[in-house]
Amino acid sequence: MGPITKEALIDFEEALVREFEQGRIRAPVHLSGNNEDALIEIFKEVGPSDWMFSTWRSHYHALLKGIPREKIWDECIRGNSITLCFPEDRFFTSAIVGGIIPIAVGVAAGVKMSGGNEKVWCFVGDMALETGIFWESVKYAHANAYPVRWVIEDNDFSTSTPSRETWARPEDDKTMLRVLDLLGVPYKYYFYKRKYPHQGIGKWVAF
Ligand SMILES: Cc1ncc(C[n+]2csc(CCOP(=O)(O)OP(=O)(O)O)c2C)c(N)n1
Ligand SMILES: [Mg+2]
Repeated sequence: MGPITKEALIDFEEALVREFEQGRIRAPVHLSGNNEDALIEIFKEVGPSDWMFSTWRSHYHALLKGIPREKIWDECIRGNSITLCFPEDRFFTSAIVGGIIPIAVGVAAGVKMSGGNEKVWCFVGDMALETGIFWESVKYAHANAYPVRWVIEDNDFSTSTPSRETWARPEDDKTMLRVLDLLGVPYKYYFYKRKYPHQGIGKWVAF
């Protein structure tokens, strides 16, 4: 079986939207629609034994990691979309902004210490990118040559608050990325185009 296709990602999300709309998922869902191409490209570099650390919005990440659709679907229906975790697939998330970052660094330390060659991928939003915990983690991981690959998902929002405005910087400002470049930290970046609001499907749902 080859990697999951763009169409399969969209089918999964659209089916989930229908469930949510019917009031059958009584918990938050965060959706990635519009960003299939960018994520497919990034996941071309992810190996089967690599570790993945993600956020509240991780359905596409889990599908692209190769985790079976039904397994992800069942968790979402149970209301666990926001905190998907599949340790047996080396896939972890946290809904705490920045919470997953030091955990990813710790796992990367373990990989290096045990002489493994897996990579540890860690997703960060543009607001998480601004946090102290991110920069402490980046400095520590980089100085110790831990095999972390940061993936920056930039939508210029933190829920409904414009991130750059919050930090008194101009629109499209790339200062944080320039600092990563200066340090020589490996990362992937894509501009995340919102199809849905931060959470939910953009409609009121009656439970
Ligand atoms: C410690 C903490 N503070 C606030 C929140 C509420 N919250 C959930 S997601 C989010 C947005 C974070 O923005 P960003 O890192 O850019 O992620 P994205 O836009 O990709 O969702 C916030 C503030 C939280 N989950 N955890
Ligand atoms: Mg954001």
